[in-house]
Amino acid sequence: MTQKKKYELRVDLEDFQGGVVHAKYSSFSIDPESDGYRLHVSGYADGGAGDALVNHDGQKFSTFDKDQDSSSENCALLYFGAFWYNNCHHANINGVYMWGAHSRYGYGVIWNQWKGFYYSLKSVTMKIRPINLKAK
Ligand SMILES: [Ca+2]
Repeated sequence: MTQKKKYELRVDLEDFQGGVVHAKYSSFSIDPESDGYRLHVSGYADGGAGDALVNHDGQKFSTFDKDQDSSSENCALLYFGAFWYNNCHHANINGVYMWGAHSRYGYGVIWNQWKGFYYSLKSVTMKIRPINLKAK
């Protein structure tokens, strides 16, 4: 779906203390299954969140039973998630839902550049839209 057009990405994040931030990327695409759903994301613009996805740009999508990450370990299994793991992550937004601060490194719904590796966010949403549609 993201092959035919150029898309931009907005990620909205919320913590359990009422904090709300976002990150925007002016370019977002995902390669076809034959290339492991590789992520291409660039053109970061700060909305308070910090750039966690720079660490994931160019990575294939990994799940626990399909390890395509850049680690000798299985990141999806290690962190109970599914993502464009590198070695392993700075964002783990499909991680286990926890409730804020915790003590297991990298677990939970993580956006490291905002809340670190020991804080599971309340919500994360990723929205994409075609770049050529100039809404708002
Ligand atoms: Ca691996």
